Amino acid sequence: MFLLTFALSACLPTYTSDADKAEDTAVDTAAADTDTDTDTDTDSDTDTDTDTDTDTDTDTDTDTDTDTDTDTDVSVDCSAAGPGPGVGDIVITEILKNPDPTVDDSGEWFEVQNVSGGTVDLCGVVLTDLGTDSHTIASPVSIAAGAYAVIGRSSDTAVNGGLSPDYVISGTTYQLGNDEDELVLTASGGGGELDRVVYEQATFPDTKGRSMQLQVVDTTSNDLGASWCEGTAIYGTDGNVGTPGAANDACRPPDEVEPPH
Ligand SMILES: [Ca+2]
Ligand SMILES: [Ca+2]
Ligand SMILES: [Ca+2]
Ligand SMILES: [Ca+2]
Repeated sequence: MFLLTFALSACLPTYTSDADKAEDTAVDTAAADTDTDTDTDTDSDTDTDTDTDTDTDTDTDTDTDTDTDTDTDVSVDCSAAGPGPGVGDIVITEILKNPDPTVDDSGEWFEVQNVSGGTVDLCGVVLTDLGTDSHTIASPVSIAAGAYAVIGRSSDTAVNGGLSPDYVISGTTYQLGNDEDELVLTASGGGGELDRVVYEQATFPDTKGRSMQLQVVDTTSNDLGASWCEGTAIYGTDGNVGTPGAANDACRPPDEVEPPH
C-alpha cells in the first residue's frame, strides 16, 4: 500500500501556488489527460499530436510532413524497392515537354527505359535540372528488363491527357520547360549520374502536343537533338502524340506524321 501511494504521488504534477493548481485542474477536467495543457494528448504543447512541437505531425521538426527534414515533401520510403539502377542502366527515351491542350502541370511526362538486362527500381533516384527543379523518387518504381517507366505530373486521367504514369511528381517541383530545359537523373545515395538530356528548341523536336522520341537508345546519343524525332501516333484522350510506356515509333518525315488532335 505504501509503494502504491508513493508511485501515485510521483506521477502527480507539482504546483507553485494554489491558483496554478486550480487553473490546471479546471482545464484538464475537460481534457481528461495527464498533462498540463488544454488538449487531449499527453504532451505539453497545444496541438493534437504526441510530440512537443507545435505542428500537427508526429515528428520533431516544424513542418507538416512526417520526415525529419524541414521541407514539406513526402517521406522517401524505398524499403520495399529492389536494387536501384547504376550508371548506364537506364536511358531517357521520350519527353513530352509541351502537351496540348492538356495543361503542362498535369500533362507533361518523360519516359526511361531499363537497358540493364535485369530489374531495376527507380526509388531514391534524384531528378534535377540545371536550375532549381528537384525531386527524389519517393516510392518503389520497378522496371523489368527492357521495359519502360513513365514519370508524369498527375495520375488523374481526366486532366493528364489519358496518361497512365508509373510515378507522379505532383505540384511544381519538377517541370519541363517548353523552350529549353534539362533532365538530370542521379542514382540514389550519390551513386553517380544515370543520364542527362539538355534540350533546346534549335536542334531538338519542338512541336506542341507532340513528344520527342529517341531513336538510338543510349545515354550518349540522347545528348544530341539529331538523335530525337517527333512522336507519330496519338495516345490517350487529348490528341497528344507519343508512345508513353512503350517502344518508340520509327521516325517519319514530317509530312507523313499524324497531326496532333
Ligand atoms: Ca512544359
Ligand atoms: Ca525543369
Ligand atoms: Ca544523356
Ligand atoms: Ca516511348
